[in-house]
Amino acid sequence: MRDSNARALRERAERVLPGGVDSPVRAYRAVPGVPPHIVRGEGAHVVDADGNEFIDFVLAYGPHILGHQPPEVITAIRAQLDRGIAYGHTVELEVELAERIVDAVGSVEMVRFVTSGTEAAMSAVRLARAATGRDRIVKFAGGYHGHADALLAEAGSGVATLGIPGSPGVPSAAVAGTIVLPYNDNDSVAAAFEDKGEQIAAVIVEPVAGNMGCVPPAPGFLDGLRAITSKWGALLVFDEVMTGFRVAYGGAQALYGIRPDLSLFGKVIGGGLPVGAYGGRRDLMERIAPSGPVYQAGTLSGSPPAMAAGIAVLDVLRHDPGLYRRLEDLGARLQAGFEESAAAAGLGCAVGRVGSMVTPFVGIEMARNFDDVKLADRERFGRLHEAWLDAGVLWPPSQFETAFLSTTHSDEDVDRTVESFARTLSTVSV
Ligand code: HOZ
Repeated sequence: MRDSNARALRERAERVLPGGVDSPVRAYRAVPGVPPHIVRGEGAHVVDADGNEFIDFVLAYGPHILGHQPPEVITAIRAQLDRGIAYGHTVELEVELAERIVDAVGSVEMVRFVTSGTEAAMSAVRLARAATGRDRIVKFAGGYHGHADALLAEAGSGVATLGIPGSPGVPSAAVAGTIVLPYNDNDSVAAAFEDKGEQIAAVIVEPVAGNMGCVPPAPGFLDGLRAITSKWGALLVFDEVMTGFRVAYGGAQALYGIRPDLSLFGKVIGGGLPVGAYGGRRDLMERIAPSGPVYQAGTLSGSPPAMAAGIAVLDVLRHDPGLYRRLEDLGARLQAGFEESAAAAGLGCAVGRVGSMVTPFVGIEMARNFDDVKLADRERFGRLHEAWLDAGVLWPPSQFETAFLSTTHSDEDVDRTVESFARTLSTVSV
């Protein structure tokens, strides 16, 4: 891969941005090579400043379900920009996007927009604590809900990529109330509630884990969480920042038929602009200021161009349900390709996938939780990532980030990715 412009950008960036990035995963610390200096994206492909073209499975870490630059979204953003960027007043677009979310997601009766998934999670935890009068939170190891203090315990995503347990600067008191349990293990959840159930405000969970790589929920896991939280009067919070409008129009809760109390959104609902949202039962949401006393605010919350982008994305998805079929077919093709290639190379490979979220974990047979996926062959993943870059495939630079497909990926894109995977497995030994 040509990379002289990428190296030059990294050198410049490292002088003025910590690690040369604004979000740690972008620094490629867990894989060899230099992050490409991307200058343009269209559909499923991006181009870098060195003239390399890549099939993009990063997709900005999830928002671009319709690929880069979908015409409907670009037109909607431009139309809003012609009228202004932000006014500090509620605009009709906020109401329209909230109405679409309420219509699509059965458990959500009201929505509050924020500017990131981190903010959505932090705010939902505050609301859950206020509503229950309890302080403790249950989360799962390898689950990532942004970087708010209480949730940075045994987190996935960049925290897992860098191999650190949490972060200096998080007061021990902030995580003292956080109970971390293994994903997909209802027994440990039941035991935690038996022990401290009357102190637990909420269980927060990615209904499909994406921040330890993609790990689907085991049959019964989400139902079990619903039953246990209801029994103990705790809230069930679904972090659908990745899965919302991605694994199904109504999110993972529609796919699995579960009704959480609160849900978090981001990524797809902003079309690539910075948006987060939390929503849920009216009686809970009406506790938020100014309806109620639970304070949460944001100068640029409900950003008009971001609302316009989100509405445009949701409208494309809503009017063509065949798009979800297409995403499922592409994901299944990729999964089958990975499984067959690994078998041909005589290697174990658990492939975690739900629809268009997918991760191959080479070297392990089962990926049920963070302990399992930490055993995947990360050295080999690094070699694979490097080979993919050389072959024109841009994959998330960490074993602990799910890859994403868009409606613009082609069968050929998938097949080229699988071919390169197969070639690397059969030729690279580590
Ligand atoms: N998995 C992360 C967000 N859910 C990736 C984005 C980032 O940390 O930059």
